[in-house]
Amino acid sequence: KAYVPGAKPKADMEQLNKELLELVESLRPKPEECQRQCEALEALRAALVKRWPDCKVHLFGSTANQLSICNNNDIDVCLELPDLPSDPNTKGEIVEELGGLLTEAGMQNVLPLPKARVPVVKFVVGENGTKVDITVNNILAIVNTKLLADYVSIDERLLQLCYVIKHWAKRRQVNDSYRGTLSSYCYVLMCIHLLQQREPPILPCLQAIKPPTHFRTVGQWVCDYYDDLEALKGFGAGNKETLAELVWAFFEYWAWKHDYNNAVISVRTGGFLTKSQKEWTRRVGNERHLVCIEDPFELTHDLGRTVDRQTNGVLHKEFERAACVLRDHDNPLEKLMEPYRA
Ligand code: 3AT
Ligand code: MG
Repeated sequence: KAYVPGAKPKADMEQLNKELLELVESLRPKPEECQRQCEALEALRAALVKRWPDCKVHLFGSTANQLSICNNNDIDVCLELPDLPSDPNTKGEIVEELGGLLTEAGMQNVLPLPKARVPVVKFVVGENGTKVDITVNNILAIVNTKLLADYVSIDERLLQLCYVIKHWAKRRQVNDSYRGTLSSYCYVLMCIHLLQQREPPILPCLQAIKPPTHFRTVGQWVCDYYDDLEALKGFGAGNKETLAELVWAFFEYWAWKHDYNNAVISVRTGGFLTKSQKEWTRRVGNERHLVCIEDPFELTHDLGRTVDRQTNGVLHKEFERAACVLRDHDNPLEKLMEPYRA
C-alpha cells in the first residue's frame, strides 16, 4: 500500500476514461427530478411572499451551479430580506418564525436550527418529497454558488471530476461535515484547485485576474472577481488530460502529495498558503485545522475545520485506498466506488 513515487495506474486509461464518462452521464439529474425541484421552489416562494411581500427567494448550492447529481433530492434556498440587521440573533429569530410559518403552510418534518453557525430550517415539501434547507440572508452562499458556476462553465472537465468525486465521497461515506468529514462544497473547491494546478492549467484563478468585472461586498468580505466567461472560452484547451488522468491526479495528490502539516489549499490565490500565514497552526475550540481548505471569500473560514483526529485518519485512509485501487487494479472502477461497509 506504500507510496511509489512516479507509479502510474495499471488500468487501460482509455477504457477507464470511457467508463468514467458513462458514469458521469448516468449521474446527470433527470428532467423529472428538476421539474419536481422547481415545483417545490414555487410552492415555497408562494408561502414566503405572503408573509414578506418584498423578499427574494434564491436557489443556491449544487442545484444552482449544475453540480447536483441525480437522486440528490435536496435543494438549498436562501430567503433574502432587505433591511434585516445582519447579526446572528436576528437570523435565528427569523428562522424560528419560519419554522411556524412553514408548518402552517403544510410543509413536513419542519426542523428549525436557529443556533447553527448558519441558522437554517430543514423541511420537506409535502406533495413532492423534495428536501429543503432554507437560510436567511446567506449572501455569501449566493456569491460562492455563482463563483462555482462560473468555474463550471469554463471547462467541462470540472463538472465531470466533481461528479466522480462527489459520487465516490457519498459511496465511501466521507461526505458529511456534521460527522467530521468534508462537505460537497469543500470537495468542489478541492477539484477547482487541482485544475488550477495542472500544467498547463485547466482553470484560471478568477479572483487573481485584474481588474475584476463582478463586484460584491458582503459584510467585511470583498467578493469581487473576474467573470467575463466569453473571454475565457477555451482557457484549458492547451491541456489534453482526460477525466481518468484527473481522477488519478486527485487521489494521488490527497493520498500522498498533500502536505497535511503545513499546506492550505487556496482557490482564491490559485495556489497554496501555509497554516502559519493563516494562523491555523493550533486548535481553537473545536476548530482543529488538520486539513486546510480556505473559503474563497470568507477568509477566516477553513472548510476542513470540522475534521478531527479520528475522521482525518478515515479520510486519509480513503484517499489512499482510492489511489491504490486506481494504481493496482486492471479494472478499478467498481472497486473504487464500492459502498463502504463498517
Ligand atoms: P450536494 O449536491 O447537496 O451534496 P452542494 O454543492 O449543494 O452539494 P452543500 O449542500 O454542502 O453543497 O452546500 C450548499 C451550498 O452552501 C454550497 C455553498 O454555496 C454553501 N456552503 C456550504 N457549506 C459552506 C461553508 N462551509 N461555507 C460557505 N458556504 C458553504
Ligand atoms: Mg446541496
